[in-house]
Order: sequence, then C-alpha cells, then structure tokens
Amino acid sequence: MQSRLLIIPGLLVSTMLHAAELTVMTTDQQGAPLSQAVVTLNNPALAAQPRSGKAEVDQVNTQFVPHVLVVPVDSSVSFPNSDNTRHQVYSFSAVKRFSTNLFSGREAEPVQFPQPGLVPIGCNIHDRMHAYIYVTNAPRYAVTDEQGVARFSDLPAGDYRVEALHPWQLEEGSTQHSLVITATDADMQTNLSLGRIGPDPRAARTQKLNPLIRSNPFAR
Ligand SMILES: [Cu+2]
Repeated sequence: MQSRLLIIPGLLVSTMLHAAELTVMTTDQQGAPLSQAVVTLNNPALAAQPRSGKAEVDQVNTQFVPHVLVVPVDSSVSFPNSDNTRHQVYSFSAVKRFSTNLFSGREAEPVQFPQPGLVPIGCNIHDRMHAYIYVTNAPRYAVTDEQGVARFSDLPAGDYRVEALHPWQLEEGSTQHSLVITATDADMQTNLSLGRIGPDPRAARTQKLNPLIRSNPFAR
C-alpha cells in the first residue's frame, strides 16, 4: 500500500509533463474550414496508434461510407455492401490497382494495401460513387471533422512533422508543417491551409452507362 502511494504521484507528474494535445485545423484558399482532410503526425519517438479492428468502406444508398478512410500500410480493407443493388469497387491508382467482382452483402474479398499513398476508388456500376483510401506509414493520423478539425492526444515532447492533404485539392502533394512540442506544452494548435479545393466529385452529373460494357474496369 505504501509503495503504491509513492509510485502514483510520480506517474501523474510525468503524464502531465509529456502528454500534450494538438488540434490541427485545415482550411481552403478562402480560409474556410475543410472537412474530410487527412492529417498525419510523424515523430521518431511516437508509438503507432493501435490498429482499429476493422477497416472498411461500406456502400450505403449508392455512396461509399466513409468518403475518406486512413489506414496504416499493410492494412486490409473490406467493402461490405448495405444496398440492395450490387456494386463493383475498383481503383486505377498507381498505389493500388484492384477490382472486386460484382457483389452484394459481404461477398467481396478484403483488399490489401501494402504501399503508402492516396487511392481513389470508384464503383464500376455507379459513376457518382467516389471515396478515398489514404495508406500511411505515419504513427498517428486522423480525418478532419465537419469543423475542419483533427485532434491528437498523448503526444510526447519532440519535433513533429504535421502533414495534411485533401482528396479534392487541386495542387499536387501534401502541405507540411514542423512543430516542436516541449515538455511544458499542454494544448497546441496549428492551422494548415491546403489551397484550392475542387468540387465534390460525388455531385458530378453522370451518364448511366451499360454495366456490361464497363464490366472490366481495366479494358479502357
Ligand atoms: Cu455501385
């Protein structure tokens, strides 16, 4: 009992000194908050966040949910289908090229993502379905919420590289920012402007194409 009382205050002090929180806000060229941006944090001393049990992109009302998913390198992502119609998920991306068979329910095999980078995905049957899988080596990552904000906690002191990108951005590459968190910092905030952002691809007008002609997404 006595030794416990001695240890606990020590733990509390070290936690208070070294666990900073960081709020990252992403904005567009006009300074408006940008939701659905990917934010990653790198610091050599940073332990990777635990992998969430399931990485998946669902299909609901002929849209992908979520629109932006971040996964660590080597994750496998499943594509369940909550719609009554069948879907066929594909990507032409250099980071990961794949195509599922036409499927409903949970028939589609999970897809492995061994390379880092942005993988735009579509559905071969429904042109207005768009989503993005961002595959990262960064130990910490998040997608900004409706207020354009990503929050990180339990950050040890050190030099950080904060990186952000938005899947609809018009300029190539990510926006990077260096940040030092000292042992006395508690709440840190930073704002990253991602420049010009294009239109939501899900709102684009589409033609209905014959699914038989488009059944092989690599034949174009
Ligand atoms: Cu579809």
